Amino acid sequence: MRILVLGGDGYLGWPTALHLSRAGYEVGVADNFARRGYDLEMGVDSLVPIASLHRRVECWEEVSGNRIEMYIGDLTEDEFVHDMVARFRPDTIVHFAEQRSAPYSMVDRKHAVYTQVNNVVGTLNLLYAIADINPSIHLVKLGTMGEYGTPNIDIEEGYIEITHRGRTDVLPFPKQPGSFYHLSKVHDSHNIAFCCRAWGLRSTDLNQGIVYGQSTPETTLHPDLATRFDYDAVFGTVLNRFVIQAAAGEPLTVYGKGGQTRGFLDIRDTLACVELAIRHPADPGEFRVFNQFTETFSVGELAEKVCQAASGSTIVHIDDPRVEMQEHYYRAAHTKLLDLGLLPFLLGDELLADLLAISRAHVDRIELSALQPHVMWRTTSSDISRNPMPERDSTASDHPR
Ligand code: NAD
Ligand code: USQ
Repeated sequence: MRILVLGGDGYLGWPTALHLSRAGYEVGVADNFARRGYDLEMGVDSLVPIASLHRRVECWEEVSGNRIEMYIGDLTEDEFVHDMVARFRPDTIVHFAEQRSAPYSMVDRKHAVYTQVNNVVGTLNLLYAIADINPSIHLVKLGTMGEYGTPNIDIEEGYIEITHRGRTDVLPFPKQPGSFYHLSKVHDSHNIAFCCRAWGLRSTDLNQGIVYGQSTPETTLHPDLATRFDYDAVFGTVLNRFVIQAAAGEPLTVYGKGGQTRGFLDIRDTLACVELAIRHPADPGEFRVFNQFTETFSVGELAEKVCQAASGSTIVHIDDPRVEMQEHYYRAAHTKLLDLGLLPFLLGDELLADLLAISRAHVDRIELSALQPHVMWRTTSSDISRNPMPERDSTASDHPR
């Protein structure tokens, strides 16, 4: 089977490409290096050094004997997308290639527009290419649990049966996303669902929770195969940030009360879930939704866990830069991937110790000023585009376009 991994230079796309290549699939990766550009723009960097995509691909061939085909280009350019799909002839496309930071999307108008154009237009170009070239391609799309928000009822896997004024239907679960980034994922989901209905395309939307971890069985085979490990307040996700803050001897920054509860999963489970979705494709015309996480934690609980694993750490509650519920009900279904055979890696002492060791090995690369959040959801002046860029924002970059 031929699989094209879009966003194959990213935190999750690169290890997924390696995992699928090792499992015997013919793999291609595509990326426009936008993610590396955001780092330059924000003046931050992955804690673990990462090789160029060219070197990564070369290294993987040296280590495994397997070739990964590379496509360098932007999904918002329709000719690039069309030519790539026509040339690679994938059976499955795994689509990770989006701007994925909620704070980045909330910096100001330009960043909100960039995020939604990049994500929504990229996915639309892809849908047209699939429909034109081979409608039987299975699109495995990375969505997010944040599409649902935090309703005061149980969250279902994509759809809910509703009886209204005596009539019953199964309808998409209501969406209440919490940032322009999360909104872009909702827009994508609607566009993909429409193309499944209208054109008979087949797709699985993986509504993924927050990923933690850095090592996978393939990325540890050589330092040049490492994937990125972000800790800054814009791209670092919460558990990875807490571990790196602990390694730096800095207090763990719980926003507000810390009762914000989310679904989480180990990076190794991302790879397993994507492979399960590939091996059990959606039917033609089907828009299938899986909730892809393995456990739920509140932010406060996670901070406590990290404090226990790294003795001597402290927790600080700082004003929440986001508009979100800080205490709320949260219960979300996540049985469909388990039914397909997922055996999850649950969060335990071993994983935390591994992450702390990685963080301590690179502690001299931590830029302390990058730890503090500076992007605010709510504006206090009439100028809604007012989030100041951090002072270290000095290097040239063309983002956002
Ligand atoms: P990432 O930013 O590390 O990787 C995304 C990659 O896509 C980057 O290499 C970037 O350069 C590329 N890209 C972005 N726009 C592109 C474009 N227009 N054309 C070509 N390439 C483009 O992000 P990640 O953490 O690996 O996340 C991957 C996907 O998974 C995203 O869609 C994200 O929304 C989703 N997701 C991530 C998490 C998480 O915790 N990291 C959780 C849930 C869902
Ligand atoms: N938080 C803190 N302290 C911190 C950082 C974050 O308390 O130092 C809190 C946030 O306020 C939020 C929660 O932790 O309530 C999660 O924040 P996050 O930055 O880890 O995750 P989020 O912004 O939701 O985004 C990440 C990925 C995104 C993905 C999403 C999955 O960046 O691509 O879609 O997780 S989900 O949350 O399920 O929508």
